[in-house]
Amino acid sequence: MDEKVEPFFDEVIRRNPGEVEFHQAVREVLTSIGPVLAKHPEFAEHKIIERICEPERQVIFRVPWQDDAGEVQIDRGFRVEFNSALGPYKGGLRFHPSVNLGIVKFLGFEQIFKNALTGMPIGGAKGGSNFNPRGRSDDEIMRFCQSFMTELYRHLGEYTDVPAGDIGVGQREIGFLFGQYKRITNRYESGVLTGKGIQWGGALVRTEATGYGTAFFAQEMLKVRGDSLDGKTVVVSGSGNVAVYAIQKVHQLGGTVVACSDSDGVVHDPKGIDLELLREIKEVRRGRVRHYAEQRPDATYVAGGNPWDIPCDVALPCATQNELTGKDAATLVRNGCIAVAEGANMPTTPEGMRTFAEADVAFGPGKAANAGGVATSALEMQQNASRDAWSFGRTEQRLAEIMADIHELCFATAEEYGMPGNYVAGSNIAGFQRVAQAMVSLGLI
Ligand code: NDP
Ligand code: 2IT
Repeated sequence: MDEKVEPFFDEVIRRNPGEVEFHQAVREVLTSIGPVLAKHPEFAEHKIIERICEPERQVIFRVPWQDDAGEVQIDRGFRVEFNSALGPYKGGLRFHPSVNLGIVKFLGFEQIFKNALTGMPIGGAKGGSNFNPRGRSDDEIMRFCQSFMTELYRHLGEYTDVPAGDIGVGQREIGFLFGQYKRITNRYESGVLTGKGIQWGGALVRTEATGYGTAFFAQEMLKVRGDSLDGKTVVVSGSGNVAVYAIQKVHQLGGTVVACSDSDGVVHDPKGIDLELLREIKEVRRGRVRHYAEQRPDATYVAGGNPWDIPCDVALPCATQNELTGKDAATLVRNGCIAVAEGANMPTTPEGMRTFAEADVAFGPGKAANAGGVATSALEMQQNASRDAWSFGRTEQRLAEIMADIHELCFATAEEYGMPGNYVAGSNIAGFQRVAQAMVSLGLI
């Protein structure tokens, strides 16, 4: 890290003790932006770094609800409205037992720069709860979502803050959340949430967008190297929303995904994942990847297994933060992996990123490679605002263009700053510049 930037980072640690994931996300961005400050002295003058690292607003609230047995449960809700220089706060909600303030802040911080890279008018935010949806009935999910929204609604609005899904929050949850928002406010304000069902204001392709976008980004990185996904062996981690549609797009582009996972284990299917079966298990039955292996004679399931031990040309981490370590990266490199695109947020540890850089693996960081989800959320907002509904083809075409533009922006920025091929630096610098310039223009707020 540039010595001029180091004191800012020390101050972030001092002000936010114990929030290790937030520190990690801030460190990565600050490590990239030394040269930007040298070029733009006005950013230091306007204290952009100090301001950008401090959320504009943080809300923490009690979420009481009753389970099916009649017992009262108390969870904690969060919304961190990080930065609104470019547009209303925008970013997902995560329901997972690991959620705490530091995790929501890391995600919200990343979201600022990711959203800036899309070129759409959206600020950065994230929220969620430590509520664990696993094993809960639809009724319990509904009661939780209603209680969560009963507090959160006062902070939202199509021009204020627009949540969407993330881990543990998909179309079912967005439905319950939207229903409660509508009931409390007496407004059919479609643009207040994205990831809605298509019958009630949702956009085609939003479900597929993050996974598709990640595959598109991998394809763009390979194109620069005179290569493509066609014929490649690919490993995807996770088996949720992002993973499933990354698998689908890789298959459409001629690659073969031979493995995916959940937090219990890994399934290896050398002939290629049968997506219809996987979707039936995950989306209809809400089952586990071990159920997939039970129905596919060629597939093997390893409880507690590590997806990165399976040889591949391309790796797409699509589960969660810090799921791909330095050791995993070394294994992937040894096995001949040439490209990694992050469908998840911050899935690769700093050691993992260093290993990939040293081995000249094409590495697409999450804030660029998974930006297709939030970009398509912005397209959903656009459709809601104009009371329009676009076709699948038109929307997917737009998504592909946006991903190509983000790739080009990160690539060109890395070159401009003398770090060719470094998408980490390119994405951090390009995203930071857009937000910083807007913040300077808007004055001291
Ligand atoms: P889902 O809840 O649909 O799926 C999450 C998947 O990751 C599941 O297979 C889950 O397994 C696995 N997983 C979650 N936590 C862990 C963990 N601690 N260890 C191992 N596996 C884990 O979420 P999404 O697919 O929506 O999100 C996946 C990632 O993509 C997240 O990092 C999210 O922030 C990121 N992302 C999502 C976007 C979206 O539009 N949904 C947009 C951009 C990024 P299990 O079922 O066992 O928990
Ligand atoms: O991490 C992310 O970009 C998301 N979970 C999607 C956010 C959104 O508002 O669509």
